[in-house]
Amino acid sequence: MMLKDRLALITGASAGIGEACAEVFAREGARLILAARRRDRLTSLAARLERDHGTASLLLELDVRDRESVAAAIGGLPDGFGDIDVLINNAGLSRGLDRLQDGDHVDWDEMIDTNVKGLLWVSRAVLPGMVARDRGHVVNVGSVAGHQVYQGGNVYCATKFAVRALTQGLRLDLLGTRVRCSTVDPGMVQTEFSEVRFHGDRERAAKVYQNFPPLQPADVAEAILFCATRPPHVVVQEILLMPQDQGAVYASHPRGLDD
Ligand code: NDP
Ligand code: 8X3
Repeated sequence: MMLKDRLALITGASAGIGEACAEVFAREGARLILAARRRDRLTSLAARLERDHGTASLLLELDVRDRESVAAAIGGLPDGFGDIDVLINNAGLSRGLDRLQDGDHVDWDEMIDTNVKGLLWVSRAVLPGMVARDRGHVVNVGSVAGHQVYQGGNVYCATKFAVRALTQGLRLDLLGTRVRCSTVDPGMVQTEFSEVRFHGDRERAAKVYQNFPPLQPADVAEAILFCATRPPHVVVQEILLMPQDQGAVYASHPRGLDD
């Protein structure tokens, strides 16, 4: 499928993987709805995409945890931005690396409300239109953490296992329609993810990425593009995308970034 003039909604478009998806989809000629809480980031991204690719973007300042706001925003999309062809459920985060017995319920709520319930609220708002048009594609951003659990990953991993289960469930629920769904599950990607996980501790976050070359956001965006551009009879149900030197969440080969 070609993306020229197709409409893609990207959640978490203000940074990292979501921002890279916006770049890649704009390059392919898609029109975009960019959603996140930080409007200033979305505004500068939209200006850059218009300058570089002539992209028309609609900005949604949106907290995916707020079910009513999500329903109102998607229900109230203006003419020309209502018929979403591709939904990229990317907004997500981790908070902390505490063992479960020491865990903070505020961190748990934030991860579950964003990664699981937020994804559900957005999907619930977008899917009826796709089903009615009998066309569309939902791409969820999961994680290797939805395949393997690591110490301190407890609740974050549980949310990403849930994303994987929801993708599989949605696949079944969409049988008989032409609406597709996929999950793209990356290993370590260099974004603001670790800074968010460690509540703004940049020094601790930087250490996460110093042992081997991690994935870059554009690597993940290209995998999502691949899913969204297959012929209509093909579904890429799941991609596990890893850095060459990360064999599993816990198994990596230490290598200088220039080796
Ligand atoms: P970033 O922190 O760089 O970006 C996260 C994005 O999610 C931001 O745009 C942020 O926007 C948005 N977001 C967070 N909470 C909300 C919310 N409540 N409502 C709306 N938007 C929200 O991290 P990544 O790009 O790495 O993360 C993107 C996805 O990739 C996540 O689902 C993450 O779990 C997943 N992932 C990341 C990996 C990694 O190693 N980096 C590996 C595997 C998966 P804003 O703050 O402006 O709202
Ligand atoms: C993010 C990757 O390994 O930090 O989903 O959980 S990991």
